[in-house]
Amino acid sequence: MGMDYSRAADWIVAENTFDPEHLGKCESVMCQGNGYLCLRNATDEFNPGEQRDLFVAGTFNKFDDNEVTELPNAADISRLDLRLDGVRFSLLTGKVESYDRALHLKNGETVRRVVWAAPNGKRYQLVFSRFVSMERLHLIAQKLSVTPLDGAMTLDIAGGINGQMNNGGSQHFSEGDKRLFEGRHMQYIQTTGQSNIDFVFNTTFSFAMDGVPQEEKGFIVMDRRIIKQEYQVAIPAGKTLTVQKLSTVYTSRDRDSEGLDLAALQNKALAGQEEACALGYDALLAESAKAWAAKVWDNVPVTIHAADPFDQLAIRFAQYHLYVMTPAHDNRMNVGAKGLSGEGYKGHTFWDTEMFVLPYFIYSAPEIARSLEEYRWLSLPGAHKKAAGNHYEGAQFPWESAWIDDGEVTPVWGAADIVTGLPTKIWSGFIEQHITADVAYGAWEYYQATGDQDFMDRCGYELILDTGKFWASRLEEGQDGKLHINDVVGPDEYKEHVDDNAFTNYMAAWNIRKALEYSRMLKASRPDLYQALDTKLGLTALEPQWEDKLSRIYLPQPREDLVIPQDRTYLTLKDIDLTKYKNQQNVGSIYRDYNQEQITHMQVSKQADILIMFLLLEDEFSAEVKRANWSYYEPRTLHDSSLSLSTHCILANDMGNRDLAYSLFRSAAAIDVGPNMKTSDAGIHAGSLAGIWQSVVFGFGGVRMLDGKLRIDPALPDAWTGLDFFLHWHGQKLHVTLTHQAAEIQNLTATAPVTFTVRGTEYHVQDTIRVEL
Ligand code: IFM
Repeated sequence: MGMDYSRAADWIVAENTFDPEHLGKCESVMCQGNGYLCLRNATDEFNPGEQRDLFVAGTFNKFDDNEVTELPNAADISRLDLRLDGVRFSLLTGKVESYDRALHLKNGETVRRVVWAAPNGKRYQLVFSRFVSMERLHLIAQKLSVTPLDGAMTLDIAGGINGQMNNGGSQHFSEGDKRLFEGRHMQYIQTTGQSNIDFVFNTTFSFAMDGVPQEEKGFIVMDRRIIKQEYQVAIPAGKTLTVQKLSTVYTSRDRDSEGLDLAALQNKALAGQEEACALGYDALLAESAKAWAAKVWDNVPVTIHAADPFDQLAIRFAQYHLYVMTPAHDNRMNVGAKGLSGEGYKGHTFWDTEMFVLPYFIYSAPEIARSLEEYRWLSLPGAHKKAAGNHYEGAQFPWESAWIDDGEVTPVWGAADIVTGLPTKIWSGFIEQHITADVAYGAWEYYQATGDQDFMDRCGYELILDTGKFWASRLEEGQDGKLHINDVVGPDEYKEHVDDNAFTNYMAAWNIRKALEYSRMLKASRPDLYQALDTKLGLTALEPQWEDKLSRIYLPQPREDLVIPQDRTYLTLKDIDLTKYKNQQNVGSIYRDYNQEQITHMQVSKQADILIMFLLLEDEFSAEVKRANWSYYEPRTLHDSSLSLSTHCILANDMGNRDLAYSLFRSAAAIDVGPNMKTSDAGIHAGSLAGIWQSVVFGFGGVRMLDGKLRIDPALPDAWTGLDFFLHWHGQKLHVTLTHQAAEIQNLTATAPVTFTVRGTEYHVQDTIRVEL
């Protein structure tokens, strides 16, 4: 009951019971999109407790001064109200004789098959299909087949465009024109209140009986924020009526609609709608499936050879969502922590991009990675604003970001504090500052793996230098003559207002070191570029500062037992028995017993902190130090952030503990797609899904970029007999095929040799190399 993995080998994740108590799970995990828009998979018919969301990437709006900007929940086009022989279709009444909803990862279609007996006993078969086109970014297609199982029937169907949607009560839109074109295309306009973005929706019904197109006359209804059509159709016994509802969404934020006035945008949208209607559901699905294949499944598939098909399903599921959530079409947009799948985190972008999502695209689709980093470069004005507002220099990136010039958008107040009864203050927007170094690291990682000099010249050097400038101004002189970073939140968000968080300090030092290195290199070999950046950032004055500060920044060192203090006080805090929380069913259970203030004063961590530093700065720490810190911190880590498990999985593999790594992989892989029905209500976990790919490729595949060099040190789990995947490296596409015995690396581009190491030996591949392990 619940999630069904029996068709995993056929690329299908399914649910086999209608579960009205857990609607959020499949709404999120079966959401459909293409990076431009995303539709949550709320059922066509209304259910109490549903969360029906449609988001268009980048269309942020701030409802009022008391709220932060968020992705507005646009008008709904998915709901269908059905009456079967006059009885309202609802799975909460009558009897559900059979039920199955399947997400087909290969083509992005969901198909829900229901046999329903109405309360009066009459039975019907309904098949609801739906997809968002990967080929046409604006298109959403629905299809419904209705077959009466006990004689002829009458179907009443009503649907259209509903602008009464909101985000937790905040209505982001004013209502514009409503119109019916040619008696069939319904059009609805809405405009965001503060950001003034026009949305143009079109939707059109069409009908066929046993495949033969049928003209049906609808009755048009226009109500407050609603346009819909109502149809009544007689279905003879033994016949099947198929209803198609094709919809499109365009907005004035679309790059290719810049400069168009509303009337022109409406015309453009209507033309797009007519073109889609001329093709129809099946042809549109076929072209979308082709686009999925070209982009992902034939291009960068990851294949896991294992007896249990769940692992293969999990990595495909992760790849599916990575393309659903990523606005690859527009470098003014980035990936939300919940993708585009729910209202959680308001569509905002976090460090999750650089630490988790970006590496996937660096190695799988470098042009998308570049777009994500260009977003950071385009966001520099907001980062300057934030730094200046805090009396720092340079670029201080927002902890949460939205539109490129918004700057910091982290909400200030969060969940209830169980002790004070007040909302808990969210300090991340003020003092979770490591994000600035994480952004610089992302730009550097992209450059190291791609060699994209054009990006570096336009954006990358500036990002690294400007963030280096921030850190130099952020360091605080201590009485010990060292430079400290006081009063921060590190990656472990269970510790607030800490001094010298190791991750933050090491990453800040890394950032300054890179800035100094690049500044010197540019001065020596790229005088024109240096000149331009010097004028912008003041490099001449910064260089001696960076040099001095780098020599004095305080970097917490391993103690005698090799444990590095996570921050100045962590190791002195009281230990409590964490068994209950380590065995919890649902994350965050510690907040049922303690408030944030109390948790801050215990040796308990939310997520990987020092351990993620070991992945980023791998060469700076010995294997013994890594092991000692794992042994100290992991037992104190509750993995209450979905980002935690994949980091632990990769490190466990690095430490040679393959069984532990595999069990952590299974837990990480299950976060969204797994059987727990409560994991994903507010949306899927973008970083964690990318973390599944990292666990496979960086973990078991042993792939790493170490100071610009490619390393492939595989160690497959016993449960797998083989693994193969693709990697882009400096313009060459590699096909990596791994077994327990050997690694075969084929250079598919073959226009230049690629150098890499396996188990410490260097190889160069321009065609194919096989390395015995
Ligand atoms: O960025 C993360 C953070 O590390 C933990 N809390 C959730 C955020 C968004 O995923």
